Amino acid sequence: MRTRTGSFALFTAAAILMVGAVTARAQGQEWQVTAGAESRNKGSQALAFLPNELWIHAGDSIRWTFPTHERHTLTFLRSSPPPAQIRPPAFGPIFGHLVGCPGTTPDGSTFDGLTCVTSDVLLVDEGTESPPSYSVVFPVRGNFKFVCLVHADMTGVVHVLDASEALPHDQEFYSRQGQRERAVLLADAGRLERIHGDEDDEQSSGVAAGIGEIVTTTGAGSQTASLMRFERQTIVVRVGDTVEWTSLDPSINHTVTFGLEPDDPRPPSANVTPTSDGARYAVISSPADSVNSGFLSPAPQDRANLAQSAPGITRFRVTFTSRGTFNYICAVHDQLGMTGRVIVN
Ligand SMILES: [Cu+2]
Repeated sequence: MRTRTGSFALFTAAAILMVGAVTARAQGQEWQVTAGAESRNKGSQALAFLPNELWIHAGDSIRWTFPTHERHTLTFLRSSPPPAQIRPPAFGPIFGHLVGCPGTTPDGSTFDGLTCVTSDVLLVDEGTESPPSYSVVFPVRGNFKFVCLVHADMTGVVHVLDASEALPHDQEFYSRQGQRERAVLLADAGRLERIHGDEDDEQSSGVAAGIGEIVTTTGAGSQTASLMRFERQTIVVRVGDTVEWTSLDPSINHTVTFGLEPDDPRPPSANVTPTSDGARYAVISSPADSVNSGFLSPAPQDRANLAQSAPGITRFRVTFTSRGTFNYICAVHDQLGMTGRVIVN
């Protein structure tokens, strides 16, 4: 009985200490920002942290909300002191499953500059009312870069200052800035659609498989405006014609996928062959054929002191040898409405 009382007292003391610790942490401010934005039809996507540069105090936390149907992560990799962490590929052997740090860290994780913190892939789920969110606590001073592991040109920086230093902006400033950048990036993506639409040549058999541009709106790195659409959505050709798809996005991967959608859309299907000019090629003879281009991807950006990368594979050509209507999707972005149709007369 005494022992139990004693341990109960200890437990009570520990509980009071813990409450004290929680209270101390709760005194830090929680900042609110968003990761990504989209147009109502989901075709225009801002692949961007909005905003992507913040100044906060040590002990503060930041909560990112993910309001889009495109997937993103919020990730802090270790950059300094050395050794810097090697950026992992977004997905491992199973497509859609994040490699992460490796693995993910829970909502409310603490980033001290040394140990990687990452959310899982987060996106709006049609079945739920509110978008997912993820928060990180910053106990130590420093300047920390953050990234989305899915999108190469979606980065930001947090400046964590000493409590005695003045912060340059308040929450209202960041909310306004995020709204402004959202509007600019989505307008950019919409403009890409119109520019391309104006250039439409009815005689051409070319289709853009996504169009994008990297935009820098702050001093903290890059944001991307991407149009997740095939332009033209419907193309009409004749038997024997070859249609060419070209990805015009500098930052992300798309596919051209006919028939059954493969579990892993990254590699081309076995009936796709490389061409001498670095594109990929297939022949489709029936609307029942299954053909996957594999990822159409830009080459990584060129930087000094990095290994030279091979050219990206950005083009896919298909010759149609029978009449019919051939529907296809981008296996990565069909949930955003990225689908198309070839009508062969
Ligand atoms: Cu796509």
